[in-house]
Amino acid sequence: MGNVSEARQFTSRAIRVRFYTDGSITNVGFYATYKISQCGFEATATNTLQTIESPNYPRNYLNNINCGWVVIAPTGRQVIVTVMGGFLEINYDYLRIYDASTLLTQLSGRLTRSSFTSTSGKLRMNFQTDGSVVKTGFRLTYVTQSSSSAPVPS
Ligand SMILES: [Ca+2]
Repeated sequence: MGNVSEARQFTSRAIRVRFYTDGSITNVGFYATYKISQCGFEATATNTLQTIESPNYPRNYLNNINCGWVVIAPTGRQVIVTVMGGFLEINYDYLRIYDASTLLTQLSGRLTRSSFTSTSGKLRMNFQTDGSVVKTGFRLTYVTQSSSSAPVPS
């Protein structure tokens, strides 16, 4: 193949990597990383309340998962996300909520009802678990509101 200097990315339900060599001349080889994304989506928020739950909720989530959600608000609107509750392994499994790239909150352990506002119009959420101990996960809702209106009461 020659020189593979540029990073290339492949997405599939199953990926097999095979490395063949012949009988002469060796070189440095290659380096690759992979990420498993078992959940998440990108959606446009509306005036209708939508729900996001961790995989299997309210049954236990899985080890080693990394889920990402992106919720976009129409122009002039912002996204309100309300964590309804849940339970994550404290200090090892996290739900992180971002306003664009700014971290709004990092949740772990027992989750109590709380609301967060994405004023940028781009709400991002990431749910990451480590390799042991699973809990029930979380449930949250999101909805848009006009950028000028008061936050919804929690
Ligand atoms: Ca865990």
